[in-house]
Amino acid sequence: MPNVIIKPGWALPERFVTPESVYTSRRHFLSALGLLGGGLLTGLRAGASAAEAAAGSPATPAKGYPYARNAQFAPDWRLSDEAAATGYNNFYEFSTSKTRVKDLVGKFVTAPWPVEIGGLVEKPLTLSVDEIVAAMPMEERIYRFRCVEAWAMIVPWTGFPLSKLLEKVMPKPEAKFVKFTTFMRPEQAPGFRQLPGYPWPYTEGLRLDEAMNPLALMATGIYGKPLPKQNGAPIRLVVPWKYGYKSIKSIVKIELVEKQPATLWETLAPLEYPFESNVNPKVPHPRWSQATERMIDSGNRVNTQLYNGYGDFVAKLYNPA
Ligand SMILES: Nc1nc2c(c(=O)[nH]1)N[C@H]1C(S)=C(S)[C@@H](COP(=O)(O)O)O[C@H]1N2
Ligand SMILES: [Mo]
Repeated sequence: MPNVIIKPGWALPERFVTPESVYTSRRHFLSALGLLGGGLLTGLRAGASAAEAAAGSPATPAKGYPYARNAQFAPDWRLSDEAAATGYNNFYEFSTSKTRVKDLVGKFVTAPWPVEIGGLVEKPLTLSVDEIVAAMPMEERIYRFRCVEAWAMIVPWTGFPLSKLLEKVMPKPEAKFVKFTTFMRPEQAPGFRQLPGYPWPYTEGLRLDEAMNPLALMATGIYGKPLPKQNGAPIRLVVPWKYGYKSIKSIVKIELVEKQPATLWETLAPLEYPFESNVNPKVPHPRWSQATERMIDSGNRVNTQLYNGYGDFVAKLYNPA
């Protein structure tokens, strides 16, 4: 990673920032209506409290947390509300209802959690998440996050560059892509049986050069604590310049492969969720515009940015000089 601090061309103009007092009171109002972050009324259930959201968190003590924030990724942005970010989730293994996921993760066992790293590598490894955390340069980074459904958030992730883990296994020259696989345990997650036609397990992929980009982060935490189960405990990917579905959760396997891997979403709907999936306000989803996005907590609409604002880091991957 360069030592210079790259100019934050990705910083949001001040006018998009909601004053703290305004969003806090609005949040309490929305929460009381069960509308927090979702805009969806879930029956007569009250909205999620922070305590409910925390119930999905791992019980193990948060050893080492919080990790130091990396100054290169510490812009002066207002963070999205934590209860919104941990209570409004896409995690189809549990539910297609974003506000219900956090209430359905109780049976999901996230420790111990071995991760297999293999395929076209010199040194295949199986490491527990604890071993990974102990071996990797853990840090906190504030990233913008943009779902293909046109909602967005700004959150502090704890993790390490994916490149550091890949360097450990030494990819062979034939390796051109990285394939990621999520757990598959229908007895612990009700969504598998509700979507029997889906090509489970959830898989995703990156080109190897994308995976080696310093922005590609493996996350084990959010808001200075280990990931709550609903956010992809105990380890997930975060690719901030691509739509959120690329940021695969609860990873059990990482494979270096020669050919572009099939992914769950591309298999289901290739025209809607293509492999590359870079955030681009000028390329509409076949069924909706991608020009703007809704911040999950305030409800504010902001302009979507090319590469989600991270062009300084990644444009070179797509427009070779
Ligand atoms: N295994 C798995 N990973 C997943 C998903 C999923 O359903 N299953 N949803 C994706 C989508 S569409 C988004 S927007 C993000 C949401 O992450 P969050 O709930 O932490 O905000 O997770 C991504 N990773
Ligand atoms: Mo998403």
